[in-house]
Amino acid sequence: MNRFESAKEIYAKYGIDAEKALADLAGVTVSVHCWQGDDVGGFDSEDALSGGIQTTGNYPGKARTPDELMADIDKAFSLIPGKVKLNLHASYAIFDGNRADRDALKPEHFAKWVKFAKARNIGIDFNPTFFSHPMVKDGLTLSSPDEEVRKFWVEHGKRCVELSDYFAKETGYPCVMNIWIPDGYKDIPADRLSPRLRFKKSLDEILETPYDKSKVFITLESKVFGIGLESYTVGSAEFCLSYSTKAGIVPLMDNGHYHPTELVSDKISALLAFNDKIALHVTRGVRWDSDHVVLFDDETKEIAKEIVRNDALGRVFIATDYFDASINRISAWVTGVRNVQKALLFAMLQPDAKMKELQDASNFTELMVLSEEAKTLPFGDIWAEYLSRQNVETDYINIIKEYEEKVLVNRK
Ligand code: RNT
Ligand code: ZN
Repeated sequence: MNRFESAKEIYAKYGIDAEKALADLAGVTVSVHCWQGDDVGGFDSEDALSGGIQTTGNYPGKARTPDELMADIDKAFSLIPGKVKLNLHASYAIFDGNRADRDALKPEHFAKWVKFAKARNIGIDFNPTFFSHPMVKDGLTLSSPDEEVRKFWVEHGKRCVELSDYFAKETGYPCVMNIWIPDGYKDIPADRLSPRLRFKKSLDEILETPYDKSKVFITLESKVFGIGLESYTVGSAEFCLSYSTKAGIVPLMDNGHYHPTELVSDKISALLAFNDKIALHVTRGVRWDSDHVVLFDDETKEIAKEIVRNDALGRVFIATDYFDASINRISAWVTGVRNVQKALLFAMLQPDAKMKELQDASNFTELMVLSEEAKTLPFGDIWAEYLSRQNVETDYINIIKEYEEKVLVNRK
Protein backbone atom coordinates (compact mmCIF):
# COMPACT_ATOMS: atom_id res chain seq x y z
CA MET A 1 0.00 0.00 0.00
CA ASN A 2 1.39 3.43 -0.85
CA ARG A 3 1.67 6.22 1.69
CA PHE A 4 -1.45 8.00 0.51
CA GLU A 5 -3.60 4.85 0.73
CA SER A 6 -2.32 4.14 4.19
CA ALA A 7 -2.86 7.75 5.36
CA LYS A 8 -6.35 7.68 3.87
CA GLU A 9 -7.17 4.63 6.00
CA ILE A 10 -5.89 6.30 9.14
CA TYR A 11 -8.05 9.36 8.49
CA ALA A 12 -11.04 7.14 7.71
CA LYS A 13 -10.81 5.73 11.24
CA TYR A 14 -11.59 9.25 12.45
CA GLY A 15 -14.52 9.50 10.05
CA ILE A 16 -12.55 11.78 7.72
CA ASP A 17 -12.79 11.39 3.95
CA ALA A 18 -9.40 12.28 2.46
CA GLU A 19 -10.64 11.92 -1.15
CA LYS A 20 -13.34 14.48 -0.48
CA ALA A 21 -10.79 16.84 1.07
CA LEU A 22 -8.61 16.62 -2.06
CA ALA A 23 -11.58 17.30 -4.32
CA ASP A 24 -12.75 20.19 -2.13
CA LEU A 25 -9.31 21.81 -2.07
CA ALA A 26 -9.06 21.60 -5.86
CA GLY A 27 -12.19 23.76 -6.02
CA VAL A 28 -10.84 26.59 -3.85
CA THR A 29 -9.53 29.73 -5.53
CA VAL A 30 -6.75 31.73 -3.89
CA SER A 31 -6.22 35.24 -5.20
CA VAL A 32 -2.47 35.73 -5.59
CA HIS A 33 -1.16 39.29 -5.07
CA CYS A 34 0.97 40.54 -7.98
CA TRP A 35 2.98 42.89 -5.75
CA GLN A 36 5.27 40.23 -4.25
CA GLY A 37 7.21 40.24 -7.53
CA ASP A 38 8.44 43.83 -7.47
CA ASP A 39 8.25 44.94 -3.83
CA VAL A 40 4.93 46.81 -4.38
CA GLY A 41 6.66 49.03 -6.97
CA GLY A 42 4.11 49.13 -9.79
CA PHE A 43 4.70 50.63 -13.24
CA ASP A 44 2.81 53.90 -13.25
CA SER A 45 5.10 56.24 -11.35
CA GLU A 46 8.64 56.75 -10.19
CA ASP A 47 7.42 57.56 -6.70
CA ALA A 48 8.85 55.44 -3.91
CA LEU A 49 6.54 53.12 -2.00
CA SER A 50 4.59 55.17 0.54
CA GLY A 51 1.42 54.91 2.61
CA GLY A 52 2.98 53.53 5.76
CA ILE A 53 3.98 50.24 4.16
CA GLN A 54 7.51 49.13 3.40
CA THR A 55 9.29 46.22 1.74
CA THR A 56 12.61 45.30 3.30
CA GLY A 57 15.51 43.43 1.70
CA ASN A 58 17.41 43.67 -1.57
CA TYR A 59 17.53 40.12 -2.89
CA PRO A 60 18.50 40.18 -6.58
CA GLY A 61 15.98 39.66 -9.36
CA LYS A 62 13.12 42.06 -8.71
CA ALA A 63 10.82 42.37 -11.74
CA ARG A 64 11.37 45.74 -13.44
CA THR A 65 8.92 45.60 -16.34
CA PRO A 66 5.47 44.16 -17.04
CA ASP A 67 7.06 41.38 -19.12
CA GLU A 68 9.40 40.41 -16.29
CA LEU A 69 6.59 40.45 -13.75
CA MET A 70 4.39 38.33 -16.01
CA ALA A 71 7.20 35.81 -16.52
CA ASP A 72 7.76 35.60 -12.77
CA ILE A 73 4.05 35.19 -12.08
CA ASP A 74 3.98 32.38 -14.64
CA LYS A 75 6.91 30.70 -12.92
CA ALA A 76 5.20 31.00 -9.54
CA PHE A 77 1.85 29.77 -10.92
CA SER A 78 3.55 26.73 -12.46
CA LEU A 79 4.55 25.70 -8.94
CA ILE A 80 1.25 26.49 -7.22
CA PRO A 81 -1.43 23.77 -7.30
CA GLY A 82 -5.16 24.38 -7.58
CA LYS A 83 -7.08 27.41 -8.74
CA VAL A 84 -5.67 30.91 -8.62
CA LYS A 85 -6.70 34.43 -9.52
CA LEU A 86 -4.41 37.34 -10.23
CA ASN A 87 -4.74 40.21 -7.77
CA LEU A 88 -3.65 43.46 -9.44
CA HIS A 89 -3.15 46.99 -8.15
CA ALA A 90 -4.03 50.05 -10.23
CA SER A 91 -0.36 51.06 -10.10
CA TYR A 92 0.38 48.09 -12.39
CA ALA A 93 -1.24 49.84 -15.37
CA ILE A 94 0.70 49.29 -18.60
CA PHE A 95 0.80 52.50 -20.64
CA ASP A 96 2.90 51.75 -23.74
CA GLY A 97 3.30 55.48 -24.43
CA ASN A 98 -0.34 56.18 -23.62
CA ARG A 99 0.14 57.49 -20.08
CA ALA A 100 -2.82 58.47 -17.93
CA ASP A 101 -3.02 59.62 -14.34
CA ARG A 102 -4.84 57.55 -11.73
CA ASP A 103 -8.05 59.54 -12.10
CA ALA A 104 -8.17 58.73 -15.81
CA LEU A 105 -7.32 55.02 -16.01
CA LYS A 106 -9.08 53.10 -18.75
CA PRO A 107 -9.44 49.47 -19.85
CA GLU A 108 -6.76 49.94 -22.51
CA HIS A 109 -4.20 50.41 -19.73
CA PHE A 110 -4.95 46.93 -18.46
CA ALA A 111 -5.58 45.19 -21.78
CA LYS A 112 -2.29 43.28 -21.50
CA TRP A 113 -3.25 41.96 -18.08
CA VAL A 114 -6.62 40.87 -19.41
CA LYS A 115 -4.91 39.08 -22.26
CA PHE A 116 -2.59 37.43 -19.74
CA ALA A 117 -5.50 36.30 -17.56
CA LYS A 118 -7.61 35.05 -20.45
CA ALA A 119 -4.75 33.01 -21.89
CA ARG A 120 -4.44 31.26 -18.51
CA ASN A 121 -8.20 31.06 -17.94
CA ILE A 122 -8.02 32.86 -14.61
CA GLY A 123 -9.89 35.78 -13.06
CA ILE A 124 -8.56 39.18 -12.00
CA ASP A 125 -9.10 40.90 -8.66
CA PHE A 126 -8.31 44.57 -8.36
CA ASN A 127 -7.18 47.30 -5.98
CA PRO A 128 -7.25 51.04 -6.41
CA THR A 129 -3.82 52.40 -5.43
CA PHE A 130 -4.18 55.21 -2.89
CA PHE A 131 -0.43 55.52 -2.23
CA SER A 132 2.95 56.09 -3.96
CA HIS A 133 1.64 59.13 -5.83
CA PRO A 134 2.18 62.93 -5.65
CA MET A 135 -1.53 63.57 -5.01
CA VAL A 136 -1.23 61.91 -1.60
CA LYS A 137 -1.11 65.19 0.35
CA ASP A 138 0.14 65.17 3.93
CA GLY A 139 -0.52 61.44 4.06
CA LEU A 140 -4.20 61.82 3.14
CA THR A 141 -6.29 60.72 0.14
CA LEU A 142 -10.05 60.07 0.41
CA SER A 143 -10.15 61.78 3.81
CA SER A 144 -8.22 64.88 2.79
CA PRO A 145 -9.58 68.31 3.83
CA ASP A 146 -8.22 69.59 0.49
CA GLU A 147 -11.17 69.15 -1.84
CA GLU A 148 -8.97 68.92 -4.94
CA VAL A 149 -7.06 66.03 -3.40
CA ARG A 150 -10.17 64.26 -2.13
CA LYS A 151 -11.91 64.59 -5.51
CA PHE A 152 -8.86 63.27 -7.37
CA TRP A 153 -8.93 60.11 -5.29
CA VAL A 154 -12.71 59.73 -5.59
CA GLU A 155 -12.24 59.81 -9.36
CA HIS A 156 -9.53 57.18 -9.03
CA GLY A 157 -11.94 54.99 -7.06
CA LYS A 158 -14.61 55.43 -9.70
CA ARG A 159 -12.22 54.49 -12.52
CA CYS A 160 -11.31 51.38 -10.56
CA VAL A 161 -14.95 50.33 -10.17
CA GLU A 162 -15.33 50.68 -13.95
CA LEU A 163 -12.15 48.68 -14.48
CA SER A 164 -13.34 45.94 -12.11
CA ASP A 165 -16.53 45.67 -14.13
CA TYR A 166 -14.41 45.36 -17.26
CA PHE A 167 -12.24 42.62 -15.71
CA ALA A 168 -15.29 40.62 -14.65
CA LYS A 169 -16.89 40.90 -18.09
CA GLU A 170 -13.74 40.10 -20.01
CA THR A 171 -12.52 37.17 -17.95
CA GLY A 172 -15.91 35.71 -17.08
CA TYR A 173 -14.82 35.44 -13.44
CA PRO A 174 -16.07 37.71 -10.64
CA CYS A 175 -13.78 40.56 -9.66
CA VAL A 176 -13.14 41.49 -6.04
CA MET A 177 -12.16 45.15 -5.75
CA ASN A 178 -10.54 46.07 -2.48
CA ILE A 179 -10.37 49.59 -1.10
CA TRP A 180 -7.60 50.36 1.35
CA ILE A 181 -6.37 53.86 2.14
CA PRO A 182 -3.30 54.66 4.19
CA ASP A 183 -4.75 57.92 5.63
CA GLY A 184 -3.79 58.75 9.17
CA TYR A 185 -1.65 60.87 11.47
CA LYS A 186 1.72 60.30 13.04
CA ASP A 187 0.78 62.17 16.18
CA ILE A 188 -2.33 62.73 18.20
CA PRO A 189 -4.88 64.55 16.05
CA ALA A 190 -7.10 67.40 17.24
CA ASP A 191 -10.06 66.12 15.21
CA ARG A 192 -10.66 62.43 14.69
CA LEU A 193 -14.19 62.67 13.37
CA SER A 194 -13.91 64.99 10.36
CA PRO A 195 -11.43 62.82 8.40
CA ARG A 196 -13.70 59.80 8.97
CA LEU A 197 -16.75 61.71 7.78
CA ARG A 198 -14.86 62.78 4.66
CA PHE A 199 -13.75 59.19 4.03
CA LYS A 200 -17.38 58.08 4.39
CA LYS A 201 -18.56 60.72 1.91
CA SER A 202 -15.81 59.73 -0.55
CA LEU A 203 -16.76 56.06 -0.35
CA ASP A 204 -20.42 56.96 -0.95
CA GLU A 205 -19.36 58.89 -4.04
CA ILE A 206 -17.21 56.04 -5.36
CA LEU A 207 -20.05 53.56 -4.85
CA GLU A 208 -22.42 55.69 -6.95
CA THR A 209 -20.51 54.37 -9.98
CA PRO A 210 -22.71 51.80 -11.70
CA TYR A 211 -21.37 48.23 -11.63
CA ASP A 212 -22.67 44.69 -11.94
CA LYS A 213 -23.24 43.63 -8.34
CA SER A 214 -23.48 39.97 -9.30
CA LYS A 215 -19.94 40.00 -10.72
CA VAL A 216 -18.06 42.74 -8.89
CA PHE A 217 -17.61 42.56 -5.13
CA ILE A 218 -16.31 45.70 -3.46
CA THR A 219 -14.45 45.13 -0.21
CA LEU A 220 -13.15 47.58 2.40
CA GLU A 221 -9.95 46.83 4.32
CA SER A 222 -9.35 48.28 7.78
CA LYS A 223 -6.02 48.90 9.44
CA VAL A 224 -4.64 49.65 12.89
CA PHE A 225 -1.61 51.82 12.02
CA GLY A 226 1.09 52.46 9.42
CA ILE A 227 4.75 53.43 9.59
CA GLY A 228 4.81 57.18 10.27
CA LEU A 229 1.07 57.03 10.91
CA GLU A 230 1.15 55.53 14.36
CA SER A 231 -1.38 57.58 16.31
CA TYR A 232 -4.51 57.60 14.20
CA THR A 233 -5.87 55.60 11.24
CA VAL A 234 -8.93 56.97 9.46
CA GLY A 235 -10.04 53.54 8.17
CA SER A 236 -9.98 51.77 11.52
CA ALA A 237 -11.66 48.42 12.17
CA GLU A 238 -14.81 49.97 13.63
CA PHE A 239 -15.10 52.48 10.80
CA CYS A 240 -14.65 49.90 8.04
CA LEU A 241 -16.93 47.29 9.56
CA SER A 242 -19.69 49.82 10.18
CA TYR A 243 -19.34 51.27 6.70
CA SER A 244 -19.36 47.86 4.99
CA THR A 245 -22.47 46.74 6.84
CA LYS A 246 -24.32 49.97 6.15
CA ALA A 247 -23.35 50.22 2.48
CA GLY A 248 -23.82 46.51 1.78
CA ILE A 249 -20.26 45.96 0.65
CA VAL A 250 -17.86 43.27 1.87
CA PRO A 251 -15.59 43.74 4.92
CA LEU A 252 -11.98 42.68 4.44
CA MET A 253 -9.71 41.64 7.28
CA ASP A 254 -5.94 41.56 6.86
CA ASN A 255 -4.52 39.55 9.74
CA GLY A 256 -1.61 41.99 10.06
CA HIS A 257 -3.99 44.83 10.81
CA TYR A 258 -4.84 44.20 14.43
CA HIS A 259 -3.05 44.38 17.73
CA PRO A 260 -0.63 41.45 17.93
CA THR A 261 -2.71 39.49 20.44
CA GLU A 262 -5.94 39.96 18.47
CA LEU A 263 -6.64 37.04 16.15
CA VAL A 264 -8.50 37.19 12.86
CA SER A 265 -9.35 33.49 13.31
CA ASP A 266 -11.65 34.58 16.15
CA LYS A 267 -13.21 37.39 14.12
CA ILE A 268 -14.29 35.33 11.10
CA SER A 269 -17.32 33.75 12.77
CA ALA A 270 -18.42 37.11 14.19
CA LEU A 271 -18.44 38.57 10.69
CA LEU A 272 -20.06 35.51 9.15
CA ALA A 273 -22.99 35.99 11.52
CA PHE A 274 -23.77 39.33 9.87
CA ASN A 275 -22.35 39.18 6.33
CA ASP A 276 -23.18 37.00 3.38
CA LYS A 277 -19.59 37.40 2.18
CA ILE A 278 -16.35 38.44 3.82
CA ALA A 279 -12.80 38.82 2.49
CA LEU A 280 -9.34 38.10 3.84
CA HIS A 281 -5.78 39.22 3.21
CA VAL A 282 -3.68 36.39 4.52
CA THR A 283 -0.28 37.58 5.70
CA ARG A 284 2.09 37.10 8.65
CA GLY A 285 2.89 39.86 11.05
CA VAL A 286 5.97 39.35 13.18
CA ARG A 287 5.62 41.59 16.25
CA TRP A 288 3.86 44.11 14.02
CA ASP A 289 2.23 44.41 10.57
CA SER A 290 5.42 43.22 8.89
CA ASP A 291 3.92 41.25 5.97
CA HIS A 292 6.28 38.27 6.23
CA VAL A 293 5.64 35.28 3.96
CA VAL A 294 2.71 33.13 5.14
CA LEU A 295 3.84 29.96 6.93
CA PHE A 296 2.00 26.76 7.84
CA ASP A 297 1.67 28.10 11.36
CA ASP A 298 -0.98 27.97 14.06
CA GLU A 299 -2.88 31.14 13.13
CA THR A 300 -2.96 30.34 9.41
CA LYS A 301 -4.36 26.89 10.29
CA GLU A 302 -6.87 28.41 12.68
CA ILE A 303 -8.06 30.89 10.03
CA ALA A 304 -8.49 28.01 7.57
CA LYS A 305 -10.39 25.94 10.15
CA GLU A 306 -12.83 28.78 10.72
CA ILE A 307 -13.60 28.94 7.01
CA VAL A 308 -13.86 25.19 6.47
CA ARG A 309 -15.75 24.05 9.55
CA ASN A 310 -18.30 26.82 9.18
CA ASP A 311 -18.90 25.67 5.63
CA ALA A 312 -17.94 29.14 4.42
CA LEU A 313 -15.59 28.41 1.50
CA GLY A 314 -18.20 29.92 -0.82
CA ARG A 315 -18.52 33.02 1.35
CA VAL A 316 -14.91 34.00 2.00
CA PHE A 317 -12.73 35.64 -0.64
CA ILE A 318 -9.21 34.47 0.17
CA ALA A 319 -6.27 36.56 -1.02
CA THR A 320 -2.61 36.66 -0.07
CA ASP A 321 -0.87 39.91 0.88
CA TYR A 322 2.79 39.90 1.87
CA PHE A 323 5.98 41.34 0.44
CA ASP A 324 9.42 40.04 1.24
CA ALA A 325 12.45 41.30 -0.68
CA SER A 326 15.01 39.52 1.49
CA ILE A 327 14.58 36.10 -0.16
CA ASN A 328 13.92 34.84 -3.68
CA ARG A 329 10.64 36.56 -4.53
CA ILE A 330 9.24 33.63 -6.50
CA SER A 331 9.96 31.23 -3.70
CA ALA A 332 8.22 33.67 -1.35
CA TRP A 333 5.16 33.61 -3.60
CA VAL A 334 5.04 29.83 -3.91
CA THR A 335 5.75 29.11 -0.25
CA GLY A 336 3.13 31.56 1.02
CA VAL A 337 0.34 30.53 -1.34
CA ARG A 338 1.04 26.82 -0.83
CA ASN A 339 0.84 27.39 2.91
CA VAL A 340 -2.61 28.93 2.60
CA GLN A 341 -3.69 25.88 0.60
CA LYS A 342 -1.98 23.50 3.02
CA ALA A 343 -3.81 25.12 5.92
CA LEU A 344 -7.12 24.69 4.08
CA LEU A 345 -6.39 21.02 3.41
CA PHE A 346 -5.37 20.54 7.03
CA ALA A 347 -8.67 22.12 8.09
CA MET A 348 -10.57 19.79 5.75
CA LEU A 349 -8.94 16.83 7.50
CA GLN A 350 -10.09 17.64 11.04
CA PRO A 351 -12.66 15.53 12.92
CA ASP A 352 -14.96 18.57 13.08
CA ALA A 353 -18.28 16.85 13.69
CA LYS A 354 -16.92 14.88 16.61
CA MET A 355 -15.19 17.93 18.09
CA LYS A 356 -18.34 20.04 17.94
CA GLU A 357 -20.25 17.26 19.64
CA LEU A 358 -17.66 17.16 22.44
CA GLN A 359 -17.84 20.94 22.84
CA ASP A 360 -21.64 20.92 23.11
CA ALA A 361 -21.43 18.13 25.68
CA SER A 362 -18.88 20.23 27.61
CA ASN A 363 -16.49 17.32 27.32
CA PHE A 364 -13.40 19.49 27.19
CA THR A 365 -11.08 16.73 28.33
CA GLU A 366 -11.76 14.57 25.29
CA LEU A 367 -11.94 17.60 23.03
CA MET A 368 -8.38 18.53 23.96
CA VAL A 369 -7.12 14.98 23.49
CA LEU A 370 -8.77 14.59 20.08
CA SER A 371 -7.69 17.95 18.73
CA GLU A 372 -4.10 17.25 19.80
CA GLU A 373 -4.24 13.81 18.18
CA ALA A 374 -5.49 15.33 14.92
CA LYS A 375 -2.35 17.47 14.73
CA THR A 376 -0.07 14.49 14.14
CA LEU A 377 -2.16 12.44 11.70
CA PRO A 378 -0.25 11.74 8.43
CA PHE A 379 -1.17 15.04 6.82
CA GLY A 380 2.02 15.26 4.74
CA ASP A 381 1.05 12.19 2.73
CA ILE A 382 -2.30 13.69 1.78
CA TRP A 383 -0.65 16.97 0.78
CA ALA A 384 1.93 15.10 -1.32
CA GLU A 385 -0.89 13.26 -3.08
CA TYR A 386 -2.59 16.61 -3.82
CA LEU A 387 0.57 18.00 -5.39
CA SER A 388 1.04 14.91 -7.50
CA ARG A 389 -2.59 14.91 -8.72
CA GLN A 390 -2.21 18.59 -9.57
CA ASN A 391 1.01 17.84 -11.48
CA VAL A 392 3.20 20.25 -9.55
CA GLU A 393 6.59 19.47 -8.08
CA THR A 394 6.95 18.83 -4.37
CA ASP A 395 10.53 20.06 -4.33
CA TYR A 396 10.28 23.41 -5.99
CA ILE A 397 13.49 24.89 -4.67
CA ASN A 398 15.68 23.48 -7.46
CA ILE A 399 13.35 24.80 -10.14
CA ILE A 400 13.44 28.21 -8.50
CA LYS A 401 17.24 28.11 -8.19
CA GLU A 402 17.54 27.32 -11.88
CA TYR A 403 15.27 30.26 -12.76
CA GLU A 404 17.30 32.48 -10.48
CA GLU A 405 20.55 31.50 -12.20
CA LYS A 406 19.17 31.74 -15.73
CA VAL A 407 16.86 34.74 -15.44
CA LEU A 408 16.85 36.65 -12.17
CA VAL A 409 20.58 37.30 -11.72
CA ASN A 410 20.71 39.01 -15.12
CA ARG A 411 18.43 41.79 -13.89
CA LYS A 412 20.91 44.35 -12.73
C1 RNT B 1 -1.59 47.68 3.59
C2 RNT B 1 -2.69 46.77 3.18
C3 RNT B 1 -2.88 46.63 1.70
C4 RNT B 1 -1.58 46.55 0.93
C5 RNT B 1 -1.75 46.27 -0.54
C6 RNT B 1 -0.50 46.50 -1.31
O1 RNT B 1 -1.35 47.66 4.92
O2 RNT B 1 -2.50 45.51 3.74
O3 RNT B 1 -3.70 45.55 1.43
O4 RNT B 1 -0.73 45.60 1.47
O5 RNT B 1 -2.81 46.97 -1.03
ZN1 ZN C 1 -3.79 43.92 3.09
